[in-house]
Amino acid sequence: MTSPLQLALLLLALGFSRGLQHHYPDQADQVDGEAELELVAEPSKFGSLWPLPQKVKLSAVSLKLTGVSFQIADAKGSSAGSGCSLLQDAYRRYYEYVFGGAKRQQQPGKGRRAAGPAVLTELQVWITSPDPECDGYPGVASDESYELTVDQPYAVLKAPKVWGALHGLETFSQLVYEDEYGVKSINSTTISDFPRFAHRGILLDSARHFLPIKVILANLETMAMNKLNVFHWHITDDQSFPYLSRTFPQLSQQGAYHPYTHVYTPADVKMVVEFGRLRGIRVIPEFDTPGHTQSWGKGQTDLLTPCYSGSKPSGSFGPVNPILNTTYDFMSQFFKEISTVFPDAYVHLGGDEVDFSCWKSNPDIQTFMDQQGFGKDFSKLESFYIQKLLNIVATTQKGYMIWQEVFDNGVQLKPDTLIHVWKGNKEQYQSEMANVTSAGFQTLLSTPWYLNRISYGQDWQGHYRADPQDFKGTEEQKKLVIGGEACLWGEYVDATNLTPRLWPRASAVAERLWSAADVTDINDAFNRLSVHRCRMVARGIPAQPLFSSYCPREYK
Ligand code: CP6
Repeated sequence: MTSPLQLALLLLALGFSRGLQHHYPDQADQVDGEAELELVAEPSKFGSLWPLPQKVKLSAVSLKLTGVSFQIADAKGSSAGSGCSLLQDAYRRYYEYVFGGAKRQQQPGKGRRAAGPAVLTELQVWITSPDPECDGYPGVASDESYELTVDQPYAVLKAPKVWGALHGLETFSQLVYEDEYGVKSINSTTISDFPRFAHRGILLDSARHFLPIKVILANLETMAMNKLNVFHWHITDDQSFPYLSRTFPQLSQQGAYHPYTHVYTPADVKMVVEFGRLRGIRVIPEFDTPGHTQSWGKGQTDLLTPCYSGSKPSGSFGPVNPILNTTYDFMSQFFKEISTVFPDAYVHLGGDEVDFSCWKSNPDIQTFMDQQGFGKDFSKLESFYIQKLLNIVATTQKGYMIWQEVFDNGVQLKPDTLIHVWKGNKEQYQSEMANVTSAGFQTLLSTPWYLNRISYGQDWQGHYRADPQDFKGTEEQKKLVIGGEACLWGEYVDATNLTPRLWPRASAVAERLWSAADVTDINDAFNRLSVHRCRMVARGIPAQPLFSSYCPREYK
């Protein structure tokens, strides 16, 4: 029973949303120096599709769906059948998202009326290429395209590979809407879709705070709802080393916050990788060196550089010691293990923010610098280390990603290296993107998408407006931009606040990286994203609100 008070509040809310379409605050909040416009959501002609597909043809013809009569099934001609557990799993998941969330039962009368002529009974999933890649891993070159036709008597989802089918299932679920009685409908629709960029990532940092596996998995699930496809796992840093290495178990025994409860075991890592694979998400681990490695030193003696105070060791340590052979023996063994634990073709090797003061203080390092003819240029020593590390990792048959400093320092890089741009203001990152691509390297952008930064107001709009191809360069250069990543650095984030801080702000980045470059209407984005955010909430994800509003199904 709805109490009069609840009813009054509901009516108030409805009246508010109808009466006040646009609300201009007296004092505009500043986001990146721009005055922002705050809005109340209105229906978009694109419903709640997020990210917006490349081509959408909508019609006014509506079809009903009921949980008993509707099914998702393999199409007759599909190259993937009941043996493709990735797809069978996905069918179950999306059936559940379409029908299971509704706690309210359909009214019997309504249900019977739904059995009239305009009913959608089936979504047929048709994998069209001879190899569906059902048991494979997604990669940077994976075909993620799909075509979806919703029409009577059934809908057809066509995709060359399972990766496109996964995205198409998400899109299908986003087309389904519900009336006030809980009756589900979908409009006859034709969609043809593919991503603008191949690499659409989220960085999570499990070193500043340990992130329980269940939080990581919930965010992989949410990434799939947003068609994001790379989990960049910044797994270690100065503060902790939670990765349990089979080869060097002392690294987490000594370097984790807790040796049993705050570690990722090989089974945990397997679970994350498989959970991601089933959703078309790659898992790229980052083992950041030579800086950001304080925690590595606890379990691996002589790995870090001893800092000196005058002529004596001070007892503190700096970056990885680049002048010892033992360092490179260790790295060889370590990355050999990593190359087998993480199936993705890439590893992220970090290389950011190396502090030279400890290297400067150490007399052995100074001698080595002289021998090598590096003079006083410590970036040459940094490059010396990275160069050797890259050669080691290249022998494991992996490609590598590195933060921009490695490029800035002039390290020789294999032509397939990905340069990850993260620094500077807009002008600076645009010129960095121009420099990296004019040197012929592929690049990824993160600078405008540091979601660990928070401010009052609708900061998603700034994230939404940033475009990774917005810099001075040729068409050839623009093609070298393979995407971007939203970063959620972990200094102020753990399991208690990670999910709402990430979503729906990362959804803004997801649309920028998936949808066509001219999808820039901020009002339409607001209207669709508001409903998309409520959908995430209805699916059990505590995504924070965009602005004053309510959801039909609030978070419980
Ligand atoms: N940790 C590591 C960090 C950051 C980086 N690397 C970082 C720098 C600036 C901001 C946020 C995070 N915390 N290892 C830079 C890539 Cl604003």
